[in-house]
Amino acid sequence: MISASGSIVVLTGAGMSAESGIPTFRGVDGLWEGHRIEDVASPEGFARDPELVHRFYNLRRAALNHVEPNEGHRALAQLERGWKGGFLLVTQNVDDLHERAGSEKLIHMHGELRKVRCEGCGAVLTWTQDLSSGTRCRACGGIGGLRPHIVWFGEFPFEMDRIMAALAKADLFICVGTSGVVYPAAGFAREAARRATCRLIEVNVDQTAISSHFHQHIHGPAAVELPKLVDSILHGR
Ligand code: BJW
Ligand code: ZN
Repeated sequence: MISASGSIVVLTGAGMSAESGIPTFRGVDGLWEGHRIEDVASPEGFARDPELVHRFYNLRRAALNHVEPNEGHRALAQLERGWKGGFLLVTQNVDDLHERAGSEKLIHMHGELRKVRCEGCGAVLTWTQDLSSGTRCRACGGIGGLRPHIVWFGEFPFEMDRIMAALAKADLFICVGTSGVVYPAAGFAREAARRATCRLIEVNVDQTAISSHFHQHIHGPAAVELPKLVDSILHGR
């Protein structure tokens, strides 16, 4: 499938954590308390109603205390440990299930629920509690400047240079549980395909907006399909 010294890039989306009990964004009704994700996860939404946005992220941050990585997360950590060539895991997810499963070569391109950022002093702080407009920054003491360390619509995702460099030399691109409608991540398959020798595999329970870019589709839940895929990559089975 890929030579032993080849480079692997994996992109994961909300479907990766679905079987851990974290809801996807564009599921059955795709709404949160009647709001579209685009309205909550945007700088405009935060300026309009900061407490609503804090509540959205407070609930999701608190929910992390009650979920665990699934077999899919564990399989990707095993792939990273067992693979001798290049490896990069890029996740759009803001949960911490990949790192809890043991992944280290990991980029959270849309940020992290368990971090907050101070717009006053720029500090990025680990944060496991609730946040509100009245919370004081531990770094500068300012009040009202803290926001979730999350990439909202219209903001620039993190570490794009590193991601694009890895995609440019990828021999295998695996895309797991993403609907392929949010850019720039939705463009990664096309980017990887620019290298004629790169093989592209999609793992999803459904067809997606970007399915046509892939050589192989594995239709099924990530927690079931990834352990089998990783086994075949590492052991040629
Ligand atoms: C399973 C499964 C199981 C279920 N196993 N699979 C017009 C055209 C094109 C682009 C734009 C446009 N207008 C604006 C834009 C840009 C905009 C964008 O893309 N908007 C679209 C909605 C049109 N993008 C941005 O603004 C981004 N920034 C940007 O572009 O900056 C400029 C730039 C330019 C060029 C280069 C670089 C930068 C920022 C995007 C920020 C996204 N933020 C969010 C919320 C914050 C994080 C959070 O709160 O959690 O990130 S939105 C939300 O969507 C979240 C997710 O990470 C992201 C992607 O969702 P995902 O993961 O795909 O989830 P779902 O629910 O959509 O899909 C789940 C999938 O899993 C489905 O396919 C299921 O079938 C599958 N599944 N169970 C396997 N068990
Ligand atoms: Zn501060």
